[in-house]
Amino acid sequence: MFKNKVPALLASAMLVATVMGTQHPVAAQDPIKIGVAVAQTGNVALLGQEQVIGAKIAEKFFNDKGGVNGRLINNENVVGVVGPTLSQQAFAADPIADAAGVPVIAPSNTAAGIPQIGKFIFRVSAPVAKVAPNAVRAALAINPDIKRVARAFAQNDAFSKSETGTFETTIKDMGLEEVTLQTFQTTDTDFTSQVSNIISATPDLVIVSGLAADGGNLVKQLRDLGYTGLIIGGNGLNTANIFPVCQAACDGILIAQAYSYQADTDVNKAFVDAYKADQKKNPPQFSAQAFAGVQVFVEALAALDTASPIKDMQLADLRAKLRDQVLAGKYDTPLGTISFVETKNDKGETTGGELVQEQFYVAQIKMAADGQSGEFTFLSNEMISGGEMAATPEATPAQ
Ligand code: 1QQ
Repeated sequence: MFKNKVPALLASAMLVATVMGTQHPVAAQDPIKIGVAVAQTGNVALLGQEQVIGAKIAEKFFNDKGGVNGRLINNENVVGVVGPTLSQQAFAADPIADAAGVPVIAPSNTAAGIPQIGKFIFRVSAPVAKVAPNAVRAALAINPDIKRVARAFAQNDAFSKSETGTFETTIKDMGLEEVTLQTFQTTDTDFTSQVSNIISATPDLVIVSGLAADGGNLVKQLRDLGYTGLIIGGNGLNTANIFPVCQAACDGILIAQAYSYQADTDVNKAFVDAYKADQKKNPPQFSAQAFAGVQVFVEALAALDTASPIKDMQLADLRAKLRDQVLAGKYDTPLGTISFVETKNDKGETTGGELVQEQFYVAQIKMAADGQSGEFTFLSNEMISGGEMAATPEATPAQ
């Protein structure tokens, strides 16, 4: 799948390329082609790297098990795309794929409104509204005295805007007081003014919605200037690649999770074993979600092929059938058993599939004393008041 690594900014070009060649049959001897378009360059690669690892493990794992009914998968002339990395990229690239009738499975697009982009758009990345509130509950379980909350977000990023909106609602719903709201850009490196404003507002909790480099720097500067309270990082900080950025100051950051390597299922144990054999550590959420994205395509293709052989189908026809099959299926993945519900956009038109997922978690970063290495330690579900960790499966409302 990965002969061509697709840089973040080329994600839309990659999706455009998939328009080509829809008129020839999917020949029997060809491998089945699934595209993976995730960020490989710049700061967004801090997030994309773990996705490549997860998708590569999926490629080997499912090819070792016989691929799609004996046919291997790779990435040219794709039947579907797993990508892109950011919601910001998805809002630009997905309409092109959708117009071309190419199914897309988002491995890490968590902003509100992603499946509503179009009929061919799905995600295995649970939306911020389902995931982020768990971190606030965890913070309150650790420190029930929290009253005053500071919020900061990257204004130029669609995910960060969406996630901070969820945090705003959560703060209100929990009766907490927002004492300051700070904004920044994902390209910023100096957060002196935001950090000074936060510290003078005397919060007990700071919630940061940004990406890895900016978010990590903001956290570091907060600690350097003397903030000692709890910090929640959003999904953009959800990677060990922030450790070199915030170093010892990463210690204690709470981050809600849509995956736990500890999940006790056969498929997760098989994934963890494969990941550990390759990477010598436990898999993170972004790798697990990329694996799940490939898995959904593989299993949907296998189901289609079993019902009526796909080898003679025109590519355009196969893509349309694949879209319906992805929606119809139920998948036993490392994220748990997942499925999709069809959404509608605000014009009432049928759009893509929102994820239905049951189990969510919260992890806290523990850094070694030297500030160089660290790990995500999972909090027990009892830490979260009201047993809210296992959210009821329900679709995000159409919008
Ligand atoms: C999004 C995200 C990213 C921070 C994941 C890499 O959740 O852009 O929606």
